[in-house]
Amino acid sequence: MVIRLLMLCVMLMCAGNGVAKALPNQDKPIRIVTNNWTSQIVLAKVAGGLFASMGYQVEYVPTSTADQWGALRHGAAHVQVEVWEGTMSDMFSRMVNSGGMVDAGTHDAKTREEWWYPAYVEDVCPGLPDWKALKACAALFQAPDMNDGVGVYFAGPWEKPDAARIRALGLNFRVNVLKNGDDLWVQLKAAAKVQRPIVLFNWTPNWVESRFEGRFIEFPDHAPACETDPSWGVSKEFLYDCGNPKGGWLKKAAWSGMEAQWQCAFRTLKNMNVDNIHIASAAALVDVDNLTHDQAAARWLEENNALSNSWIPADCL
Ligand code: TMO
Repeated sequence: MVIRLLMLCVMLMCAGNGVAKALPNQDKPIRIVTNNWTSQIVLAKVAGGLFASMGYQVEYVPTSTADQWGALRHGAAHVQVEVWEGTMSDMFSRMVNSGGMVDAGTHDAKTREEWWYPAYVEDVCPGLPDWKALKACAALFQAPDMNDGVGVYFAGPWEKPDAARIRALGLNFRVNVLKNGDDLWVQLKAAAKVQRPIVLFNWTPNWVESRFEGRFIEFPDHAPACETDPSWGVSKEFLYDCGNPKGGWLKKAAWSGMEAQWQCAFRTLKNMNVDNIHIASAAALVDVDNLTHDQAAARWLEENNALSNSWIPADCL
C-alpha cells in the first residue's frame, strides 16, 4: 500500500509534499492551452505538472492564439500561462472586459516582440537599428529568387499590424507570414550561415538571445494613440506608424469559472510568476538542448523546485 502510494506520488510528480490532499473537482480535467512557441508550451506543462502534483487531472489543448479566446470564454479551455502584450493585449482586454475570461495576474518578465536582425546586418546597412535605415537598405532584404528591390520581412503566425506599419512608415517591404513559428529559426539559420541580410519577427525573452547577437529595429515608440489616431506620429494619414511596446507585460488568463471549480489550482495559477531568465531557459531546454516539451517541463520543475512549489498555497497541500 505504501509502495503504491509512493508510486502514485512519483507519477503525479509530488514534490516532497507527501500524498496530495483531496480537493474539489479533482476528477474534472483542467484544460491548459498550448500555443505554438516553445516557452509557452513548456510553461503550460510546468503549470500542468504542478496541478497534477496537487491531485488534479490535466489535459492540454493545442490552440492558436487567435482561437484560444473563444475556447477560454466557453470553458473549452481553462488556463493560458503566457499572454504577451505585444501580440495579444487587444483581445485580452476585450475578453476580460466582457467577463468571459479573468486576468490571473502578471509575471515579473518584461517582454518585447519586434522586427529583429542578426548583428552582421549592421555592416551592410549603416544606421540600424533605427527604422529609417530600412528605407535605404530595403533591397538588401529582397528574396534571393527575386530582383524587385522589395525587402522581405519574415513574420510568424501571430496577428501583428506589420502590413499597416510598412504602409504607414513608407517602407519598401512585404511580409512573408510563415506557417509555423519554428520556421523563423530555419530562415534565420539559413541566412546567418552565409551572412545574408535578414529581418524577422523575434521576441525576448527567448532562446535566440543566448545563441545569436542581434538587435530589434527601433521604430517610433509605441503609444496607444498610434493605434487609434491617424494624425498621431510621422504619418498624418495612417495608423501603426510606431513599433510594438517595449517592456511589455506578460500575463496569465483563466476561464471565468475556474476559481469556483478548482480554487486551489486557480490560486496556484495566480501565484505563478516567472522572470525573463525563467522563460529563456524554458525555451533553450528545447530549442538549444533538444529536449522534448515534456522533458523540458520536468527539468524546469526540477531546476526551479522551490520556486514552483512556493506557488501552491499552503492550505492546498
Ligand atoms: C507571442 N510570441 C512570443 C510568439 O510573440
